[in-house]
Amino acid sequence: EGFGPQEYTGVKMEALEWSPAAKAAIEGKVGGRKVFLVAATFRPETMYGQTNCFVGNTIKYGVFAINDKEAFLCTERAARNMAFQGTVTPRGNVERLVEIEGSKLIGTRVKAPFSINPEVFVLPMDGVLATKGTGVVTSVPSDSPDDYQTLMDLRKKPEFYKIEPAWAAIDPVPVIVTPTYGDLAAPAIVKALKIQSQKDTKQLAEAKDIAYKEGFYNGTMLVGEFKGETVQEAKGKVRESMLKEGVAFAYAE
Ligand code: A2H
Repeated sequence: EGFGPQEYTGVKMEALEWSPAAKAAIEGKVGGRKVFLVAATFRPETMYGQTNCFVGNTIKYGVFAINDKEAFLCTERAARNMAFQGTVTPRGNVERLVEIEGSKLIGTRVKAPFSINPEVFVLPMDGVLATKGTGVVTSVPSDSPDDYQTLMDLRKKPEFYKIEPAWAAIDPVPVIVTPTYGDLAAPAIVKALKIQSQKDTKQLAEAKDIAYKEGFYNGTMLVGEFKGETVQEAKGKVRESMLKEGVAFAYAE
């Protein structure tokens, strides 16, 4: 990883139907604001392939006032950063409306902007770090080995992970084609490296590196407004398009 601030795209995933535990904790406490789970991504061009959203079961999240109309669900650390990046009105304001543990969010239905599957569910991922991004990760199993392997783990053992199989039912969607790995790079690389579970963190780090380089340098868009363009060309354009539509914002840390 480089030096200096990382420039993420903050993707706004509007909460459409809370899980019962989240509903009990949040309803009536947000002053009528729309609540968005905000996911931090480095790969905005893959957002067409979102199939679910990940949080960490044991991570502490908050619902923070962004202005009079909107509130963001993320870690307090991220809300603090956003407050000084022009995202929050008034600037510098960190107003936590609700505190909630990740496990309570599982099963919440959210909007996935730009995705071919416009509504997805919140699921648990072991590897979500509280110290990075917003603590919310949008899942693109076609192009992220971590996302793909976690989705497979959840499908294998839904009772163990305390999820309904229906929440993990959306299959990976082809978004980018590359010469070496076809139109579903992450599943192909996970298979090639014989990765068995999300606990294979060393091999997953290698898979992530391969998938990122292959997609960035050799990938072509299969869907969306920039279909047929290279990933290098499309990456910034998809991001701009999301910012313009108000479904994403710039987030740095
Ligand atoms: B990426 P960095 Cl398709 N904990 O978005 C763990 N992972 C996190 C996180 C956290 N708190 N916050 C963000 N991330 C993930 C898409 C994607 C991502 C694809 C392929 C690779 C990829 C869809 N998930 O990341 O360098 C987010 O997942 C691999 C680099 O570790 C974010 O971008 O800070 C990425 O990690 C940030 O990576």
